[in-house]
Amino acid sequence: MSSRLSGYLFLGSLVLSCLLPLSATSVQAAIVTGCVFHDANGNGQREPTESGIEGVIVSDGVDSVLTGSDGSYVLPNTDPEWSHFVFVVSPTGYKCVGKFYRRVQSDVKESSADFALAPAPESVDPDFSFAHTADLHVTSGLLDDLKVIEGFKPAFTIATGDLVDSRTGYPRHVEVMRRISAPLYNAHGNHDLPVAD
Ligand SMILES: [Ca+2]
Repeated sequence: MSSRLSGYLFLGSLVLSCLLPLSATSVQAAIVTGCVFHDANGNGQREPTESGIEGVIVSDGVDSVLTGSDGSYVLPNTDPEWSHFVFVVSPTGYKCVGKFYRRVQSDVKESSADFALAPAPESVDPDFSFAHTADLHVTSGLLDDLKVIEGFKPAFTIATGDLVDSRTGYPRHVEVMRRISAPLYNAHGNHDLPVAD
């Protein structure tokens, strides 16, 4: 699971980085530090009894590092011109509590980003699967495609645009995609933006 989920997380970061360019006043590289911890009570905050998790990948999309034995990590040379986000790659057996990414601040030399992970037994299942769709455009064949997706019972579905042909198609998109029982995560494409009108 972890390799597929890692690919998904990297893709998400790449899409976000491309869609949210920094201003021309972007500055020099900075150091980003933080910790990945076992969020036992799932509140997104680290209590004194909650330990760090070793060997978790944290990346700024350019460089990747592993957390140490105490769950800490250091990304020493994050350039906000290239790396708009720092993100964690959830290892097998865990899922993120809250956001799996943090925006890189362009106006500071040092910043911190902690990530909370909670147990996710479903990700240990050797039959774990998720569905990835793209260029849906809410076409007539979509309903048949959704039946296929439902058939193998994915843990979640990610739709990486274009969701619709124009913004007027959103009501239909919402109506159809509600038929998916697993969680659905959407990322927009150019047809989903106002410029497509
Ligand atoms: Ca906690």
